[in-house]
Amino acid sequence: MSEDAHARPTREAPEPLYDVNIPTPTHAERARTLVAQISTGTLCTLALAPAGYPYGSFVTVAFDDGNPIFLISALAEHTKNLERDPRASLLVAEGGSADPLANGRNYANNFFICADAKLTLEGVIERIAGKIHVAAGHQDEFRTLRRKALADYLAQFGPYTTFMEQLRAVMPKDAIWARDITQSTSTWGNRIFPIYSPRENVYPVSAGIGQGLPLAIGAAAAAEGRKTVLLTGDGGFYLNIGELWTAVQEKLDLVVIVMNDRGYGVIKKLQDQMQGGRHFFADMGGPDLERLAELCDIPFWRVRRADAFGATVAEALKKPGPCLVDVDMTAIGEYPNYFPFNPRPNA
Ligand SMILES: Cc1ncc(C[n+]2csc(CCOP(=O)(O)OP(=O)(O)O)c2C)c(N)n1
Repeated sequence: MSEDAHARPTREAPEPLYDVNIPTPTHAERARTLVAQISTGTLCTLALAPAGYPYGSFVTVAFDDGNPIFLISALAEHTKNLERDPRASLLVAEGGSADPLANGRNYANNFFICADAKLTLEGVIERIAGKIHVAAGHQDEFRTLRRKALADYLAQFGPYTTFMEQLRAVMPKDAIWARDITQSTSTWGNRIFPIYSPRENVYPVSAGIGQGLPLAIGAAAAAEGRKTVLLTGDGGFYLNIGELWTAVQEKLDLVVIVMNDRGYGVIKKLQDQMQGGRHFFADMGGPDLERLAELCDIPFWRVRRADAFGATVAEALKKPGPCLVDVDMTAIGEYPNYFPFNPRPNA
């Protein structure tokens, strides 16, 4: 038997917790993958005071062929600990984005699983390989169902039902699709708008409004000849309106579509639901966007009819440099209620 305290007794190996017949990455491969993905860890040193106590601190770390490299300050407590006693360990743990609190946050779920999607899919693929016999017609049935689900979903959006289709039909396939937080992005822009590669998809990961224009400007500056299209609400747009001049100054190929309902639309929906329809601080005058475009000396269009949306954006896309498309939602109609502002049919 090995003298090494960490070595396992050779005869009494515990039963593995996984199916050994299914090829899976080795523990070493998993460990290498983990450290390649992660840039922070907990450095565990031995404290100066109280002497010898465990001391864990958060550090940034990089790995060079498996060797951890830290940049640590002479002022830091862990550096003082290491100077006295270099024994240390490093804990690198997978953060994971799976969040059990996501259950029911946006939709009422009948069935919720909180797991690492990549790991789950890898496991499913391994287990079903060669075992599944797809019934004839299944794929067609699935496609039909998918089309129906999409059509049913979009039908909720009243006059805006065809907006996604109209836009996709005129936007070049390689155009960059940037969004702010607005009702159109929470419903279709972030969820189901077809995009063809991850590198054309730019949106705020938080719920903070106003980031759309700066993000779109950054994307357009790096777009190398491709068009950038920004979808924003008027409320979010006004927060960083001054940045429009950056787009003008840099001559960026950027079409800004403002879904202009002269207010904080989603806030009004929340007030309807939670404050019995009492609206406050959610209606905005806002500048006339045509005059704003004049001031910036950029082309401007106003969309007053839902069916004119695509053709108008197509015109805007023909122009070089930044331009503004104002979707007048007061003329087209209010954005309809959608879940969670209305009950779902099967809820
Ligand atoms: C920086 C910031 N301020 C306030 C909010 C709260 N908030 C969320 S959505 C919203 C209204 C957005 O209005 P608009 O951009 O016009 O889009 P709409 O809801 O009308 O589609 C506000 C004020 C926020 N998310 N972020």
